Amino acid sequence: MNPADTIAAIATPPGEGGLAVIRISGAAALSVANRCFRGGSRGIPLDQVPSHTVHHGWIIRGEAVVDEVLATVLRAPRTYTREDTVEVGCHGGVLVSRRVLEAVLAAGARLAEPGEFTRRAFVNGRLDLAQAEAVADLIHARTERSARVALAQLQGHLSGKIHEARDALMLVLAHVEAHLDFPDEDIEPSTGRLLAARMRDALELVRGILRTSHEGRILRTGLRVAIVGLPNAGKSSLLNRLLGEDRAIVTPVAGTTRDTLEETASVRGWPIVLVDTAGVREGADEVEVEGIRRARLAAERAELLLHVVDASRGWTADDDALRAELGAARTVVVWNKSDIGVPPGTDGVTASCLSGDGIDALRDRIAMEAAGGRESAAGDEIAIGARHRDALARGAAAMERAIAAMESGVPLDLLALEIRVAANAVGEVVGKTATDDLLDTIFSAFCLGK
Ligand SMILES: Nc1nc2c(ncn2[C@@H]2O[C@H](COP(=O)(O)OP(=O)(O)OP(=O)(O)O)[C@@H](O)[C@H]2O)c(=O)[nH]1
Ligand SMILES: [Mg+2]
Repeated sequence: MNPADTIAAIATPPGEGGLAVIRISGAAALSVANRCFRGGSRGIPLDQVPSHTVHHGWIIRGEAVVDEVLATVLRAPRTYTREDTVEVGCHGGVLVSRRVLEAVLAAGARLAEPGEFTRRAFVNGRLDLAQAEAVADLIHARTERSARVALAQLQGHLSGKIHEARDALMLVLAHVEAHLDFPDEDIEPSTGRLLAARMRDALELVRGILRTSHEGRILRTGLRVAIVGLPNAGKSSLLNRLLGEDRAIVTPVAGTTRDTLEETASVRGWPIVLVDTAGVREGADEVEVEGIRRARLAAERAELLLHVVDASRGWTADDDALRAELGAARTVVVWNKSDIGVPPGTDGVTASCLSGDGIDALRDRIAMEAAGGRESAAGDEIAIGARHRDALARGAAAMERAIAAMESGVPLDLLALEIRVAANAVGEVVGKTATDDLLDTIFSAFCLGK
């Protein structure tokens, strides 16, 4: 993967649409575009037009016209990649957009790898690593809250806090290292206290960010919620209610649902992966037995169980057995069919999938579980991913060791070492220290053309 190459890819999703956009980026972007573009009435070559202008014309390959397009010319550095860029807007067909791409490749560009445009934006300093990851988060966001947090990360909310913590560490390190050159002089006690206080502030800041990792995981991958219960309790009705569409088959026949069914709903902005399951009972036929086996698997894999009970029938010995079998998993009992039955008034949520009563309360309850029952300390807009959590946890541990070292008066060179370890770990979040392997992992998860 040569950073000197000029790269190209279709930036829009495959399929039919009004438009498709082929993005070309690199030092030769303008001359590549020029080679496969015939301007309309004016005919000024693309490499001679002013930056940030749009030009009507045709993409050609040899003598053949491939499509009628609008070419947007964007000169470095005010572009996504900070390189010269041409965006060719063509007709949004699978075949036509591919043929335009082929014409661009024939004119001297190389097909971009997944995430290569964003990788260049990072390498050229347009985005830091946390912001580059936010681009992928934003593209993949399926709920409003996920999108909001991704956008905040793209705008640099997380990066700002990371820089704050890292700057504090670098300042302490500078003091300690200055004293390393004068081994006979100890750090003044008052300065020592000040430096220790700075370290503690930085540690608190990092701990606050770390507390958002639960939320970050849920926002990126969704909370897995299995809907379980006896046959006919209204599990599939509940799935449909929470999704807001008739996804699962609902009938008065016990044993309607045979296979598990998985759909992602947005509940108060949280992505919730709902799994409808077959009702658990004895004496079922072969198909249903397999369904029940899958129900148990789904329950095992879920982070939250909604145990649906038909309130008109009440809690039965079979519910006891099911509850016992499901064990320690977090469970919310949903007393369904409250329109025809009165729940015994114990804990849980009372609802009617028929009338919709109580569904809002259930949504609140699910959202509370998704939030992990706590407010994020670093502010609503930050929710870190697994890579950030790993780096910050290492950073926090090194900071704790450094603070302990300050208090017990260990040699300054050891102290400096711990602070450097902490600063490096914290800096990993924004890519201050990023290996090629790490960048490969991060950017290969991007879609083509991004
Ligand atoms: N009165 C009333 N009926 C309901 C309610 N919720 C579901 N039902 C009815 O109960 C029956 C069973 O509903 P389902 O959603 O198929 O129940 P299930 O738990 O998925 O059943 P299985 O898939 O067979 O295990 C259907 O006839 C529904 O219309 C409710 O809140 N009130
Ligand atoms: Mg069902």
